[in-house]
Amino acid sequence: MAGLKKKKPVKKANRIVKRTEESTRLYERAKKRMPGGVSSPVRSFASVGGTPFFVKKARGPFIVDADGNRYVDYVMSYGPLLFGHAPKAVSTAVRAALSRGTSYGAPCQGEVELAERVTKCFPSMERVRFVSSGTEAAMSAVRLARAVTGRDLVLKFSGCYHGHADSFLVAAGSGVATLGIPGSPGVPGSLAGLTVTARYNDLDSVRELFAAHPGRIGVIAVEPVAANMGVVLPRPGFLEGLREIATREGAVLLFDEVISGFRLAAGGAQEIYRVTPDLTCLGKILGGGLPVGAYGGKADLMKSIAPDGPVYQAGTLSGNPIAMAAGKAMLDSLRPEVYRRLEKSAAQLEAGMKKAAESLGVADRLTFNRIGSILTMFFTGGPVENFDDAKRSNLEAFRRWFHALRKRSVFIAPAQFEAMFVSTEHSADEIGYTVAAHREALREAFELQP
Ligand code: HOZ
Repeated sequence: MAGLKKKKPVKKANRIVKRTEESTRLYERAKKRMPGGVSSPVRSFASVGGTPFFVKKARGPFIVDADGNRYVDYVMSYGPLLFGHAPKAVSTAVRAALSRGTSYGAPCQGEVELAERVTKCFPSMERVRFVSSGTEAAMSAVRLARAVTGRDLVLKFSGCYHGHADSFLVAAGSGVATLGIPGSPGVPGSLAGLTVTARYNDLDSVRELFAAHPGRIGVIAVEPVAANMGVVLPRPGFLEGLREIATREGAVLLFDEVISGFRLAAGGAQEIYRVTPDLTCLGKILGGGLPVGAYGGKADLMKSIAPDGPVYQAGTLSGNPIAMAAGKAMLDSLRPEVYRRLEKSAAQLEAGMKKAAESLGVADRLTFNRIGSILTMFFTGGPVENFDDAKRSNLEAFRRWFHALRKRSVFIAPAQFEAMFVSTEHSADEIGYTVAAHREALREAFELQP
């Protein structure tokens, strides 16, 4: 990974995307064969309009589309790419693993090695089960929590997203929020009725639900740092309060650290906020850019998972040797200086973006929420502390900002309710360029005179 170069920040956003024909052709073909032409809804640009670009290749902080346009990328695959695209350590490990076969249907050393690293980074995870995605991890963790508590109700927070399993598609964030889907058809009412929702950062709303459903809530599921309604930080005392309530009420506290895990610190949000959950879900960085998820917790809880116990969960590609190798290479690269560098770069980006907003006189119409390398700029005056606050964002202004950035070769998620992800590969040059592009994009977002 390259260090931050000590160059003057770039002043001009002059890389304009001109050609889009090839992506448009691919999109037309894709729409004939795939719903919305995509494999995951947010990617379709459904909420911002226009044609998504199709990626040809990516390296470091850049992503190159089918027409050859090169973007500074802040999507970073929605989080996994802490070291940018195609980092050498991960690529080398993947190539070596590939030469030894792609999938075994039998245990391999890589699983043991990755499990040892995960449990070291996350002391609350004495035992870990690998799966293939964050969705699978959350779905399985809830099954376990229901089994060990003998209670059916799941408490989640509106705007938090824990993947697309049935129990979680209630007041969900991410694409569900972006597309304005209140709950998904296909999720039986009887199942959706087993999920109750509280307000993020509002402990009273949690207490009220426990009072309304005495002895019935088996699990409190929460993103300790919410990143799927845009980035929303826990207020001081919120996570501690959840810990207290869960313990008092005999419910399992489940931290979904699919995004925050390894990104905010090697030990995730639970290391930063010093609150210990009963179960944790991981994904994204854990797989170094390959499909991996995991869930785990105290040995006493995890002993209920088959084959040690009766709670069934399995997968042919779970513990896949190539994904395990990628994850191991990733985790072995996590050193304190990585987080210092991420903090420095992301702080530079935030400061530059804020300064641009101030200079244009629109700062009071925006809210910046950032922790470490994840950041959301909401198109609303602050504070943004829960989903209701986030939903006050001016989505039309966001849409214009998104397209104005894209036109200037900066790629952010096509949705207000996602995060910008900074990697160690975003140097002062890329950040300077982004700030300059952002300044111009803000003019377009707020329809200011040049
Ligand atoms: N739910 C994911 C973002 N929070 C979507 C990822 C994708 O579309 O790649």
